[in-house]
Amino acid sequence: MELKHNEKLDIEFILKDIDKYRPRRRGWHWREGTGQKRTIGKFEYYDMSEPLKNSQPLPAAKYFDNIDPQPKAVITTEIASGRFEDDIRRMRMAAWHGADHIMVIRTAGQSHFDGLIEGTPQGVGGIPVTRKQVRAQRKALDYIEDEVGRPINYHSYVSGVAGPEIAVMFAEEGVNGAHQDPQYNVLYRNINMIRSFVDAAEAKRVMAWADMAQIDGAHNANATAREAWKVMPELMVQHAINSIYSVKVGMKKENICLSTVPPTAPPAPCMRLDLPYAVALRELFREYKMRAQMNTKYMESSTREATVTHVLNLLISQLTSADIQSTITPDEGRNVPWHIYNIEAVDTAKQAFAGMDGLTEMVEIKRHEGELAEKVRELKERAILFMEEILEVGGYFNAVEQGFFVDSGYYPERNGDGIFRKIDGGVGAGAVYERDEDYMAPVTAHFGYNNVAQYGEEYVDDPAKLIGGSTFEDPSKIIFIDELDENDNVNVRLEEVKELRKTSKIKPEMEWLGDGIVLMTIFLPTDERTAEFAAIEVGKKMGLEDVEVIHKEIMQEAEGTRIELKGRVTFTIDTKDLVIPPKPKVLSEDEIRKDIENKPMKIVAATVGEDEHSVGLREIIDIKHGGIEKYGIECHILGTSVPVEKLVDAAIELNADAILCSTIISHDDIHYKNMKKLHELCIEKGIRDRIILVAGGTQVSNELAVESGMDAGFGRGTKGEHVATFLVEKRREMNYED
Ligand code: Z98
Repeated sequence: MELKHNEKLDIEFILKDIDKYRPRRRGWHWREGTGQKRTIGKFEYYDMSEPLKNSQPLPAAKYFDNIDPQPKAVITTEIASGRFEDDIRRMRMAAWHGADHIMVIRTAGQSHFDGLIEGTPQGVGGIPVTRKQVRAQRKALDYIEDEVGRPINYHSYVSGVAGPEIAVMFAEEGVNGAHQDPQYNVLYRNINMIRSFVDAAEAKRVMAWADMAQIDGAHNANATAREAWKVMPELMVQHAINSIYSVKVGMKKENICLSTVPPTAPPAPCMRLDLPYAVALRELFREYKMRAQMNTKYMESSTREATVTHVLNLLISQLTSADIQSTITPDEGRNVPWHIYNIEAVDTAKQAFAGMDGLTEMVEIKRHEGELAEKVRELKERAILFMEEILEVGGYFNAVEQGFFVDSGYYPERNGDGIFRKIDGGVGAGAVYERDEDYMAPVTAHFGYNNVAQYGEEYVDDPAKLIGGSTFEDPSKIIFIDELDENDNVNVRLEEVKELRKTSKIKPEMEWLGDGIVLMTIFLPTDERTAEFAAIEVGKKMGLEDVEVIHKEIMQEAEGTRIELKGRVTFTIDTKDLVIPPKPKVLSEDEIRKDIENKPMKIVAATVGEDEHSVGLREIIDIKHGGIEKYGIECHILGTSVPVEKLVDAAIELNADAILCSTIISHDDIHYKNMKKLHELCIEKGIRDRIILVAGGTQVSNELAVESGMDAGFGRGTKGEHVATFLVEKRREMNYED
């Protein structure tokens, strides 16, 4: 089956026979066609990758033949709605905008589950990661990647108490990347450190077998620290520990991605702090990949502010490097991320990279002199000293017991407020046992002592051969569990929104089909606190439910406040009852220009009768507003309140192709009366068959204008391009000779 670009992805189709679905591949995929110059549309690009087969270009692409250049870095989007079936639709939207790394956040608390969970329960802040949800999402992505023409990496988390079990399930289900870092368990989830490191060896071995990309957890120190820029030396130490541990377990260096975040954000002078850090990190870890994420520590509820931080972060990626550019939705600071903000963040990355294409051909960072050189050296020294001190105190576990990590001091300064964990404490403590002498596990990608040589040398590297292959070699051995909870599952949820899936009814939506959520921006001329409560009343009076202020920003303490309000509507709209006028046709700028070049066009224009409102007319004509002048049409504006007779005389004198008459005033239907008069006068003067008559104004409807003798009428929302298109097409249709 192929997805059709103008048809919705059918979740029921994805779920059909899901127990039998096998993913089509394993392993991570980097973008193709990088490292070469390429021509896209009218431009030459230096840093882009293969374009997509189907995609949604940036809004301004319409001025550039709708090109959609794709940067060289893999672009990540993180999805966290809690319903996997709605996430799938979001994945498709994100893929069309250029995301090829879909990171699915899992539900709160799953890292403390000591085992796999099954079925499709709904999650909080992410989905419960289960085989069925993973399989359904991977299946959907298999179709989506065919549609956009680029492999898409599917990713989730292999940290937590059930790390190895999840790693095995991911390997079986064709998951392409995962976070795995035992230090994350220890520091942020208080999972026992011995258990975490033992589990990590097993999980990493499985990930290596499946050729998954690994992302580490160092950036969490940055997000947790009181002053994020102070943990820069520690971040490098954390990267080093996880990276070398992964290499020792058997992971390829090119699959090990350091999770790096520019440590700070404006109004801090972030470039002076973040750039040296980025350079030092990339130099110390040259052989590894960089997964650059944007700063989340200093993210507030202003999407504008978050976007500026994101763009500055992208500048760092461009000046240094990023193999994967992760985007966080710019509404992290206020919502569970919404569809539209996933898309916005992907577009921000795509736009910024396209805009900065080839920048390093012209701009160079001063690596070997001045402040940058000094700071890079200093950061590396601090990191190495940190590592040496860990060795001095007897290793990582002792260092954690002594609270070395996430201390608010700038190393070697230490404030004693780091995270302390006990070697025998935490979730899962005491759950690690030495393997017995006769221990043996006939499974693939197993770490450590496995005692299989007794059965023959051929089993040493392939113990699963003893049982005719494990689930990795023989997926038919995978036991698929469908649903365990008869109320909390996808079938029940789909049934609840059946009307919205199967009929012509629709409802506004931000994260789940039919959630009814709308967002409103309001300015209230009062102080912040009053504005907040007044806005809630506004929302209620508008009929919204669950009204909540999600952003407020002072414009001036007394003069007013900007409020962003979310609420829920309860009604649906039936699209089959809508009266939708045909879409105005627009020719391309080039086509209009060519036409006018081949055969020059002249128009006369004025506001007619007693009408002094010329703003609309100017919008349609002036080059500055994108009016018809820009196509080379010769425009003669006769002024305001011009008698119809004068317009017709001028048209005759100038041998004009068209008359544009603008009218705002509409009392007593004066605007239509003037149109009729214009039409009749043109007949009287014998020019009606060779002149185009166009009327425009906020109260003008095309139907009534035509009834009143015009060739067309243009109402509210008309742009120069609409009028120019009409003029060109009408002239072609009339096909008269001068
Ligand atoms: C990110 N925006 O990295 P829980 N393991 C590691 C992690 O970094 C994370 C988890 C597990 C960030 C998301 N990172 C934060 C190394 C989370 C998640 O315990 O299920 O929340 O594990 O993309």
